[in-house]
Amino acid sequence: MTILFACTVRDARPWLLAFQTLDPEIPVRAWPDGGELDAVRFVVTWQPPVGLFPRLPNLGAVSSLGAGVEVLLANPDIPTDVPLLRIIDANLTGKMTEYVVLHILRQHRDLARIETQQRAGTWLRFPTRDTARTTVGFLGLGTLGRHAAAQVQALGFQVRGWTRAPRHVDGVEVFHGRDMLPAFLAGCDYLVCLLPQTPETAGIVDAALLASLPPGAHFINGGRGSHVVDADLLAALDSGRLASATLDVFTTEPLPPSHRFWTHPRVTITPHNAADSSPESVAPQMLENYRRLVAGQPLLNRVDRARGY
Ligand code: NDP
Ligand code: OXD
Repeated sequence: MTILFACTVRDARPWLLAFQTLDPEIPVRAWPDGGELDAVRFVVTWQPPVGLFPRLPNLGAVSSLGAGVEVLLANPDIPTDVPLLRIIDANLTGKMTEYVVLHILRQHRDLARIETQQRAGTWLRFPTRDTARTTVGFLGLGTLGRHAAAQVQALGFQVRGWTRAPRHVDGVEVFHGRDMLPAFLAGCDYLVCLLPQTPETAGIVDAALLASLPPGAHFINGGRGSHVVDADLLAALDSGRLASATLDVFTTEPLPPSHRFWTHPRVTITPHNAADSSPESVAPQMLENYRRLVAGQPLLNRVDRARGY
């Protein structure tokens, strides 16, 4: 029985090293050198090679390299009775919180203006904003949203969140469901998207949603590019109604060179590295799941296929 690392868009070497360092007894191979495919029980992947899964008769589980699993859920070649596993990792979660805090504070404290003034040698005092009178809203209060919300709240911001089901989260005003979305949005000076990609969340950041935000609001997307209707976001930025957009994820990645986001003065682009998975940090939970699979024990971080995340 082996683990197969099978990913078309990541270098296998650091992953193999992490697995072998943790447990040299567990056999791990990297696609395309998969060896005897009958032996593969556990696949680790992000973008799997086309045609791989039908060649794995003894597949027992598929683990995503990251937290989002929409690509694997949409893969018709993965039998529906094969468990899909995702990453829940304190290191990754911390990175997303850093990203959110960094980009909120950058706007909140006018960093671009400070840098422009310094380059011009200008000493011009300007008023700063009151944190306690600024509200950050999170679309999604899951593993990532809850952690970021707690840290943002600790800085003194008002915090609210929007979820699918009713939730209690300490210190966070929680709204849920489509009916409560406009009321949630109306109070957000910052809107942070940390939703999974599902049929319900695709295209959620559209003209209607953006029009429900207060004028001058800021948008940060760490979820998925498919959450955003790009033309609607650009229109809101062009009109100045939305003050800024900080985007880590895009419908097409890498973001095509001709896309208007690249040159828009109100847009900040990061290359889908807000919270990347570190092999050293996430390999232990993958090995733990492999051991559990072999021992017939319940697997960790299973994706709910019916829910879509
Ligand atoms: P979780 O599954 O833990 O949380 C998802 C949250 O979204 C939950 O609060 C859930 O609501 C909410 N949600 C889902 N569907 C809906 C809906 N239809 N309406 C309202 N709320 C909804 O996910 P994580 O926090 O771990 O990750 C979120 C996403 O972040 C990932 O799926 C991935 O796309 C993205 N990501 C991006 C990274 C990057 O580097 N840019 C890195 C890692 C993840 P409820 O609480 O009711 O279930
Ligand atoms: C993830 C990601 O889902 O990197 O982990 O986007």
